Amino acid sequence: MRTQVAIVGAGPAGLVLGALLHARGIDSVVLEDRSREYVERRVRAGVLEQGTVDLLTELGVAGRLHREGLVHEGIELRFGGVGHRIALAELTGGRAITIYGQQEVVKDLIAARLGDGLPLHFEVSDVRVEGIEGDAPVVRWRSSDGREQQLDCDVVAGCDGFHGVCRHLLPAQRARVYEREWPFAWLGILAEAAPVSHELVYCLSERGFALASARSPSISRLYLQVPPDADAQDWPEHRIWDELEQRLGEAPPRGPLLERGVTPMRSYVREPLRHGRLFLAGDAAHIVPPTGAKGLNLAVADVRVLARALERWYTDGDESGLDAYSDTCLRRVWGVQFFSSWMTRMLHLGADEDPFALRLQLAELGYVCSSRAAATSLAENYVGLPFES
Ligand code: RFL
Ligand code: PHB
Repeated sequence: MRTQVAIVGAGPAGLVLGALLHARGIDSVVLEDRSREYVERRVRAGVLEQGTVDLLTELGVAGRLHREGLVHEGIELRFGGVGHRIALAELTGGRAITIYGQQEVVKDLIAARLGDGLPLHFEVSDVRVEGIEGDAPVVRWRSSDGREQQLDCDVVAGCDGFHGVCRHLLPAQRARVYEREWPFAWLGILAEAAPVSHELVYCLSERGFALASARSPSISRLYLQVPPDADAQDWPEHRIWDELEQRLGEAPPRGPLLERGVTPMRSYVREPLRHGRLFLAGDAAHIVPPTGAKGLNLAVADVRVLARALERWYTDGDESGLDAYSDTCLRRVWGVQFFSSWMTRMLHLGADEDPFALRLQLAELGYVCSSRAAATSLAENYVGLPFES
């Protein structure tokens, strides 16, 4: 088998890259180690930046997103028992966010790719990437029927997330890793219940952080700050609802849980994003804590840069975009790391272990909600800073 770009991983990064390359007439093969059912059911992100929605629209995969997605022009910050609205659209010249589950984005992209008859292999195992330091990389794997497969390509895109194989291919002596483990995790639930509010609520209470989001007018998505070693089994339904009620200061509509899980909070960057013919994108290269709702959007921003650079290389033989790929992406990555850390520190209990810190957090939240300049800073980051041209 031969292709131009081998894409490892069918998450948002790999699937959007495949769609962008197809739109530019560049061939790719996507390899995914999980089943189609599994990736289409994996509950994760929900907030799409305006730029992500625009890009999916340009790609022609946003029909359902525009019908079913919930457009939000504001968010609420709740602290000291009082809610304050940040008017995202008014503060950013009309930009907004759209609530649409990551697995719905993934479903739409898979359907489009398979509908166009483009190669996407699920349930591959033992993926090995070779020859990235030369000009003829090879990807080998075992297909679901146990057969050994080989793919010759020009370039490998490592879109296989934080638990994938690609990020380990950057030689340790050339890579720099920046990492921060936060002293808490999120317990997330998906419930068959009406959302708490028509806009997202980010809440700091004396019992910790809580977040009330939604997936549809009848499905809510809620999160609680919990200790880093928390076990979801220790959180029966009634305990989750009671804790949400105490933190939010109001009783959320209750309903059966469809999903429950604990996510550790991590900040991580591995530099550079390129080694020879291997290009890392998305969670394979960087992780942000979810408080800024940025991980998926950042993955999309990376592959947007990569697709443009590959187009220039294939059409004009111009390698400058590929050479600049890592630095171009890292400027946005660090901007988003800053915003995600800022939101995380401001809204959680115990990032700094002293009562002075909580007072400072409340003062900061008060400032963000009373100064137009400070609110604009939050809003423009939340809806997504413009892409570099
Ligand atoms: P993914 O989605 O992890 O996809 C990687 C894919 O690669 C596959 N894979 C392999 N395939 C072949 N061979 C191998 N050896 C492989 N190893 C792994 C995996 O099965 C998978 O299909 O990474 P990608 O594409 O970079 O996308 C990143 C996003 O998934 C992630 O950043 C977001 O989910 C983060 N995130 C949020 N991002 C947002 O933009 N907005 C949000 O509101 C938001 N909320 C969240 C989040 C993440 C969360 N969790 C659970 C981590 C909320 C939560 C709770
Ligand atoms: C979600 O709806 O899953 C969600 C919303 C906001 C975040 C993170 C996740 O910051």
